Amino acid sequence: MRLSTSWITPLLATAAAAAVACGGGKSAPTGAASSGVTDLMKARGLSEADVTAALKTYTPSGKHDEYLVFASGGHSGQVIVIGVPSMRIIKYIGVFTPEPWQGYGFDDQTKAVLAGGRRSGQDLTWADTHHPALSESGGDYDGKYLFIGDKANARVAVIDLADFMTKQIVTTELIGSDHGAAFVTPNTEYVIETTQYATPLGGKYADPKEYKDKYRGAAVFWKFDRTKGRIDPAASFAIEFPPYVQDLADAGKKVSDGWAFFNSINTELAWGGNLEGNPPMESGMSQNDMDYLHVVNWRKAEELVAAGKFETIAGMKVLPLSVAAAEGVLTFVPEPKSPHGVDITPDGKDIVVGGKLDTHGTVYSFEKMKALIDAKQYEGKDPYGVPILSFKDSIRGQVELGLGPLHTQFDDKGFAYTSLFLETVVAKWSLADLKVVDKVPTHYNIGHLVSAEGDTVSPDGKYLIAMNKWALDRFNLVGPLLPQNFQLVDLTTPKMQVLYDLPLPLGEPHYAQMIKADKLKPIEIYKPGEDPITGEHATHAVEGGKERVERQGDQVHVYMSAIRSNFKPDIVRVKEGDTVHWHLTSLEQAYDATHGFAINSYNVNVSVEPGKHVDITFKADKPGVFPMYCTEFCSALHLEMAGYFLVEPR
Ligand code: RUQ
Ligand code: CUA
Repeated sequence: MRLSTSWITPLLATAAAAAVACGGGKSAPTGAASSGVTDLMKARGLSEADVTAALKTYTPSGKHDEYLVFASGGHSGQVIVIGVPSMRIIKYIGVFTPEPWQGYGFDDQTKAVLAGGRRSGQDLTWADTHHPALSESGGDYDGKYLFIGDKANARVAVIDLADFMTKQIVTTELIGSDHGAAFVTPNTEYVIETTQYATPLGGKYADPKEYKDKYRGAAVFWKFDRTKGRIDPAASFAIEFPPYVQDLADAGKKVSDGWAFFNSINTELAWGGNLEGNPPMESGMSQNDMDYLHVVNWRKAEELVAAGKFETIAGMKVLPLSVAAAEGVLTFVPEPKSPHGVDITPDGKDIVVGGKLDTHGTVYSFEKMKALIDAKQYEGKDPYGVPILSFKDSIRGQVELGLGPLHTQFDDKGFAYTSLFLETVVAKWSLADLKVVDKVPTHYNIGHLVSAEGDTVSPDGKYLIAMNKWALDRFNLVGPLLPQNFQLVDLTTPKMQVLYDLPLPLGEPHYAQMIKADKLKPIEIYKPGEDPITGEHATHAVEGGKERVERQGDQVHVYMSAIRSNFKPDIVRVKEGDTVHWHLTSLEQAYDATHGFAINSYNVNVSVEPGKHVDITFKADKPGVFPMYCTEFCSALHLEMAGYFLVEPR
C-alpha cells in the first residue's frame, strides 16, 4: 500500500478551522502532523478513507455529540440513547422491564409505572419494543417526550425527556399486539398504536375459522395531555379495521394533517392452519397482487366519537368499522403486495410505501386521493363496505428501487433514503423525479434506517444510521447470537459513505429517531424531596435532621436520608412480620452525586439521584441481620456508607 499524506493536510486544516469556529480548544497542527499519522496508518493498516471516517466521528473527551439517537432496545424493553457522530452509547432507559441500575421497577413509584403495563393482571417482564416516537410541535421534534410501543403486548410508554425516565405505560385489552406504534400526530394530539395480528376485539374467544367475521384490527388513538405529560385513556378512542393485518403507520403532516396512513399485508384473510389443510401463514398472506393502504381521516373519527357514535369494548371507545366506512373515515387504496413501511414526505404531500416483495417504492399523492374521496369517486368496495380508490389515479408514480424496499427517511435537499432488505443497501433517490441517484452497501440485512430528524417537516440530512439485522463477519466472534450493527452513513458527501459500525448487543433493536441535541433540555438534579413520577414534593420526603423510625402497630415507617457518606438512620430495627415503609430521600444537590441503596435477600435496590425521593414497601418476613449499603461508588468513604437492617425473630 502506498501512502501519501498530502490529502490529510487540508482535512486537518478543515477540522482545526471547525474547532476554532465552535470556540473549541487550541489551534490544531496543520502541516506537521502528517508523518506521525502516516506511521500510525501503516501500523494499524488504515486507508485514507478509514482515517477520514475517523476524523468525522472521533469526538474527544468532554466534547458532546451534535445529535442524539433514541433507539428501540427490542426484547430488553428499554430505549438506547446514542450520540452522533461519535456513536457512543450514553444511556439505557428502563421502559417495559425492570432496570436495576436505575432502580427502575424496584421502588414503589416505578413499580406502579410497570403495573400500568400488566395485561389481565399478569406482570410482563419482557417487551418487543419497536418504534420510538419523539413528541412533535408543528411536525417538528420538540424534545419534550418520547413514546415507544411494545409489539408483543400492545403497550405504549411515555418517557419524559426532562429526566429521561418512563412515567407511564398504557395498554388496552381491546387489542392483543401492535406494530404501527408509536407514531404521533404533528402536535402530539394523539399517539397512534395499530394492531398487527388480528384477534377478536376485547380479548374474546373465536375460532380462526371465523376469522373473516370475528377477527379485527384496530388503530388506537391515545390522547396525549401535554399539560400533564401523560396519556389520558379516558379521552382516547380506537377505529375498528378489517382483519387485514395492519402493519406500519404514519401520521399526515402539513397538507395531510388530520389524516393517518396504515398499510396492511393480508387482504387474503389467511389465518394459517398448515396442519389443517391450509397454506402456511406466509404464503397464505401473499396470494393477492394488492393489499390496501388504509387512508384514515382521524379528525373526522374524533368528531364522530365526540358525537357518541362509538361502542365501548374493554373500556375503550371504538368507532365501528361500518361507521368508519360509511362516514369517510376509512378509505382503501390498493398497494403492491405485502408492503412494509409507510412514510410521509416532509411537505406532507406524498406517502411513500415500501414494496418489500416488490422492487418499487410507490409514491401516493395525498392531493389526488383527497380529491377522489371528496368527489366520492370509488372503484368499488371491499367485503366490509370500505370504499376503494383507483390505484393509478392515487399515485404520483413509482420509483424502481431494487430488492426488498422497507422504510424511507428524508433529507433537506429533496432526497429520500430507502432501506432495501434483500439487496442490503440504502438507496438514495430524488423525490422530484423518482430516480435512484446512489446506493451504499450495508452489512448486512438492513431493516430500518434513520436520518437526522428524517421523519419531521424539516429533516437535517447530514447523517443516517442503517440498522442492520445481521453482523456475521463484522466483529469479534461471540457465539451463535450476534449483536446487530448500526452503521453511521455520511450524507454530506456526493456518494454516501459508511463511517462507523456500532455493534448493539441489546436487542433486537428496530427503529430509532435522531434529534438535534440542543433541542433537549434535561434537568441536572431533582428538586429536594421530589417524587420523579409525580414531579411533586413527595408526601414522605425526608428533611435533614428529621430522620426517624415510626411504628404504628406492625407498620414501621423508616424516614431515611442519604448524603455523602452516610445513611441516617444507619441502624433500623423491626420485628419479623412487620410491614416496612421505607422513605428515602437524597439530600444531595450536587450534579452527578448519585447513591444507591440495597438490602440483601429482600430484593431492595434503588437509585437516588440528587434530590430524588423513593418509597419502598415490603414485609420483613425473614428474621436476621441484613447489611444495607450504598451501591454507587459515590465518595472516598463509599464503603463506609452502610448500616444494618435488623429483623428480630418473633
Ligand atoms: S418494522 S419487524 Cu419497524 Cu420494519 Cu417491526
Ligand atoms: Cu453513597 Cu456510595
